[in-house]
Amino acid sequence: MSENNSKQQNQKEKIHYLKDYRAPEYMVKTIDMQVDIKPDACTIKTKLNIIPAADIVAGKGLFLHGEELKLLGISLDGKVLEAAEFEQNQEGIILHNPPANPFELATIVTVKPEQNTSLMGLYRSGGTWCTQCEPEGFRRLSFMLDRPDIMATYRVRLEADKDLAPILLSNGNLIKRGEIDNNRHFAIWEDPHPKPTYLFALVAGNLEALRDDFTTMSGKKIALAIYCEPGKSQKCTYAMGALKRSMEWDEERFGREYDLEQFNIVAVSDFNFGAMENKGLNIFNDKYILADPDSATDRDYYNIERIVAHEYFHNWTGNRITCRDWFQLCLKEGLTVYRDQEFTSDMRSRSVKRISDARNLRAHQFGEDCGPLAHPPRPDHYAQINNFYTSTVYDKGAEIVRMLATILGAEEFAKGCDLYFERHDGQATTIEKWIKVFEDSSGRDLSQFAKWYTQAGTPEVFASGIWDEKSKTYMLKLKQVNKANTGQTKKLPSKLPMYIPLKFALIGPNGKDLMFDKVSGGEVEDDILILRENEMDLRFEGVSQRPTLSILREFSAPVSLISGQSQNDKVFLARHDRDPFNRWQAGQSLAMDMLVKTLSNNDGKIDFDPDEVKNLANAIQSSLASQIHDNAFKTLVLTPPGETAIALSLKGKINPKAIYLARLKLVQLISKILKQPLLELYEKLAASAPYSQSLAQVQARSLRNQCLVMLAAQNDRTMDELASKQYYENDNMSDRMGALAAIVMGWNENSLEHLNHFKSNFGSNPLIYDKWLMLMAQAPDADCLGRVKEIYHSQYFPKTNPNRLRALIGGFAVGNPAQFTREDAGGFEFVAGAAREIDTINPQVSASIIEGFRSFRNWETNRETKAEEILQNLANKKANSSDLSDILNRLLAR
Ligand code: B3K
Ligand code: ZN
Repeated sequence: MSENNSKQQNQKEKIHYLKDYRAPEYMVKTIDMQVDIKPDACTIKTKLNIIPAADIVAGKGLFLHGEELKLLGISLDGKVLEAAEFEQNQEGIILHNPPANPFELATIVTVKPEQNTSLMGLYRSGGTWCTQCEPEGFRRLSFMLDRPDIMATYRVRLEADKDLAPILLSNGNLIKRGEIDNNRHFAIWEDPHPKPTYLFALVAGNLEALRDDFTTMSGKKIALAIYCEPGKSQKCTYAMGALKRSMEWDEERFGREYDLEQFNIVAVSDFNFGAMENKGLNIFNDKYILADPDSATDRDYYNIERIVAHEYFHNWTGNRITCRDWFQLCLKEGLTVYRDQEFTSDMRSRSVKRISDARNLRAHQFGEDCGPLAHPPRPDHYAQINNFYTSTVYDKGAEIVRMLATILGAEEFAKGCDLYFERHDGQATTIEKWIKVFEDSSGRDLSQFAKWYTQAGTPEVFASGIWDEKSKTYMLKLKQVNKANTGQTKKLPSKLPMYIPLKFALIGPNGKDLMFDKVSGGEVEDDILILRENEMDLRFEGVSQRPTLSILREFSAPVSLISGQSQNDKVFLARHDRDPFNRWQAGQSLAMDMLVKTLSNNDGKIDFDPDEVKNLANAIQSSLASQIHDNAFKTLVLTPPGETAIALSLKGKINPKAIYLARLKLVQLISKILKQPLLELYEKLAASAPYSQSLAQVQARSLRNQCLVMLAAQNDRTMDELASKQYYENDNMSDRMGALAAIVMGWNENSLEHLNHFKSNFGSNPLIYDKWLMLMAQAPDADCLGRVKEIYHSQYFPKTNPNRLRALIGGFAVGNPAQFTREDAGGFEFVAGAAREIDTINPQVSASIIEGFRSFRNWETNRETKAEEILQNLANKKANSSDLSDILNRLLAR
């Protein structure tokens, strides 16, 4: 972007700064809503009980948010307001002379859910009316102070046609329901817990329910229901089980009990993201509720369990204790992700969960953190808050909580959490207050640690050690580098050192952790070493044998580790490290070193040293053959680093196509060496019992399918037949998708036939159709783009549904970097064109599509120039939404 353009664009944007936060001048104590639901329009009558602050300055005016609302009436303490007493604009309404004492403001508005394709506020999905208010959707329902630090109790009366909407739901407890004239009925819901507007929800529709109950630790019986489209309630069984497990786990682990008489979940098919934690009425993207063996993969089941838990856990971390303002988003999101990660670890395999989360963080958050969209987990400014529901806020936010737990230890951490719940229950609070409870409960100074929330970027940690045989000492040199980056109000030329907990061990030649007498030069507590300066030299005494360093065990901090260890040390760690994370990591870094080496050759050839490949294959094989690892761990060992992780490990500009080819070649070479053992394992893991979701079966299927992916990469006929045999002869979606993933990996002239078969036989289920879209988008051949375009432009492709769009366009832009970044720029043109078109339908989806370009500055010059030109053209267009403009401005800023 030229500087002029960039300035023009930025001038249009209103930037919100954390430093400008002011406590509200008016509170709203109670809200009474009457929602009259009709197909053409809904009428909403709202009464707000408004309390001015004691020190309110008279005559300043009161602003209430309100967007796309047709105002039918407004009165104050029962008196209709004259036109001169208020003013309405596109963003809301200003009352010129509000009273200085408490008063009641009543408004009547109409909204048109039918025409609402943004899926914010009140909209219709299928036939169902539903709402999404986080972060700023309530203002599309009613005039209100739409900010999270205003917490009110709600009474909501819903009225609708009995046939169109036999089910009427809102937050809290059902107080009354009844029938009225003209085939209409009503329901009254009261939520006794004060909550911010963003947690408000209503649902009205023709829905079927799966019902159950849960008895809490104090003996209260809670009615549970999961609502979905008629005929699908049996597909909610797994989600219901997950909900009950979550409720029990939160009582046992965090002492948190549910606090209403009922808990409802509704699954809808048009939803902007995964799910929403509205108080007592969670609304879900149906993809994360509906499951049966025929339509859901094991990964779908895993996601359902984790997301049901996440939304439920928000009841305490998010709802009862909420955020003071949107800058504090990671207060609720980071903590709740940490809680759902812990839940999954307890339900499944802790080490596998840790590795998967680290992989996920590196693939998404690390890229975000070193590109133009970087921001601290607690940002200090934003133009459009919708664009801050990011991996940094969620996943890095969770890592910060995890580091806190590591530093304090389980007991101290639990004490701090208890104090947090006790001190802040019912409040809208901040990161500072969160840190303070741990300082108070543990007596530690956490001021340096707190920088994790305010400083963007991934610290690089360098570690290198030397053992001196004569003096039996081991000298360990540690260094952290925090590079300057964008995304903060002031670009910091050099950033401050972070407080980094590094779990570690020195491993002896027999594979056991070595003991040492004494350590000096830094802070070491048990197996945790704290790096808090830019550099640190540690001296370990009494180290009797040459140690191999195992550092960043359990991925104890979200940093990028550069250890400079030899290949032999890595092979040793891959075989012997007691810490599963580092054992897996050692194999990955062997592979990564080889990939980086070949991709850094300037000759453009992809060559691997045969001995190094053999070493790697042997290390993998020894893990596969081991008795101590579970099959899910082995799956991770057998999965080479992903293309994004490889891109991040390369210095200088990257060529995504070369990365794809190098990775493929390495997979082929390993799979050739391990062909026999992989085939044997594949056979051995074949199901011997009827399909179930038992952990053992899930893990066996994952490893078997990864064996198939590796084998199919060889592109030979027998392997191709193996994959198609599995595709046509199985009884569940996991194995079907496993086979198709292998077919796509080993792409050949038959692949399309199998994919077409999949679409014709299963694609009438929209959630399975999405799987087909994703596979089509990830095909590695040059015709992929042409096919993706054809699907997108077909008159049958539903451009209003976020799941379809994410599967096809997200699947292409994020899941297929080599084809997306084609040299002819066709991929860029297609994705930018789609973002432009979708922007008129659903700005949030459009913004997320364009985020596919987030690494464009790292692409080799030709690709970067073309991408920049296309993004610039898009940015120059008039009438882009604020969501899309915000991402474009940040991407293009220099
Ligand atoms: N809190 C919601 C996300 C809302 C996203 C708004 N753009 C789901 C969650 O994190 O649980
Ligand atoms: Zn959340």
